[in-house]
Parts: sequence; C-alpha cells; structure tokens
Amino acid sequence: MMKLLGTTTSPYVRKVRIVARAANLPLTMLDTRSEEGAALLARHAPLGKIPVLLDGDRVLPDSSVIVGWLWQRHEAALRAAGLDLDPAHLEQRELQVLAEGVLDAAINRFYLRRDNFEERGYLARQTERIDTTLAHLDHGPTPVKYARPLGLGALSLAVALDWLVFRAQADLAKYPALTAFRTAWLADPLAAGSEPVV
Ligand SMILES: N[C@@H](CCC(=O)N[C@@H](CS)C(=O)NCC(=O)O)C(=O)O
Repeated sequence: MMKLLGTTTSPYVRKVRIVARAANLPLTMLDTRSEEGAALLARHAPLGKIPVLLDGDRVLPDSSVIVGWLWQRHEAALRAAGLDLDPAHLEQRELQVLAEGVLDAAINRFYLRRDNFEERGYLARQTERIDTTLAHLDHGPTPVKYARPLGLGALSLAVALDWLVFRAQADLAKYPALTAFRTAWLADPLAAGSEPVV
C-alpha cells in the first residue's frame, strides 16, 4: 500500500489526497508531526518538505511530481472522476504557477509572522505578491472560472484558496470571481472530506 508522508493542514498534501481518492487508490497517511513520520521524512526528504509518497521502492517528493506519477498510471480513472491533469495544458500550468506562488508566499509569511518577524522587507514583499496575484486572478485579463474537468491549475487554486481561508491569510470577500470559484469547488464531491484541519 502507498504511504503518504504529510499533515492534515498542508494544501500540497491535500492535493495528493484528493487525486489518490479520485483514482480509488488505497493510501495510508503518516503524519510527519509524529515521531515515526518525522523520522521517515528526515530519511527520505532532503528538503524536509511534505508531501512525500512512498510507493514500494519509489520515493516521490513534491506534490506535482506525485500527481504526475498518479496521472501516468491512473489517467482513465482520474478522467472519469472529473480531473484532467495533463501537464501539456500550458494555461493550466500557468494557473498552477500563480496559485502555488501565492500559496508559497502565504505559507512563508504565516510562519515568519509566527516567529515575530517585522512586517517589512522580504516579508512585506510576500504580502504584495499575494495581493497582486489574487487581484490578477480575480479581475485580470482572464478572471478564473470553475469548470469540470478540473485541471492542474484549478486544483492548485482550489486547495490554495481553502488554505488561505483556513489560516486567515486572505480576505476573499474582496475577490468576487475567486469567491464564486471557491463556492463551486466546495460544492464539488472532489473536495468533500479533505478540508484542512489542525
Ligand atoms: N513544491 C512543493 C511545496 C511543498 C511545501 O512547501 N510544503 C510545506 C507544507 S504545506 C512544507 O513542507 N513546509 C516545510 C518547510 O518549508 O520547512 C510541493 O508541491 O509539494
């Protein structure tokens, strides 16, 4: 059985959980906040980041690598579940870069603030990056719209928005298109049961 090293709060781990469940794959999650999970992460992940998938002899780091691996093996089941994770779709890749850029900036800011860093310099730069990118996605040249099948970028955006709300890192009320996108996502069975919890 495949083992996923991660936490119940991580949006990147959630992306993998959603894809594995959509393909009906048995997956055990091992929490990296436990001693056993932390030891396995230290052994397998030089970057110390989650998720990491252990599949037999294979050790796969990074949610995008893992999703690519699952797509190569289970494309038919994933398409049937309403996902199109083909990395050849460049528009979806572009959306993924923006969504995960926001997410990385917000995660950095969340932890730097917890460590009482001052709101200036590179920390303030993260806030700017989050604001400009959310505004671009909401009312730039092509505002986001929720649609099935869900692509790589839409899936990343969905888990990113949920995490931003979960950790109070963005006020989505300012962004009508993003709010509509999230409302549609939350009503989608693909989202159900995987929401971030501490
Ligand atoms: N590009 C990576 C990003 C993973 C990532 O940043 N994970 C966060 C948790 S959500 C993490 O492990 N952070 C720990 C750290 O930065 O020390 C992916 O897609 O998996």
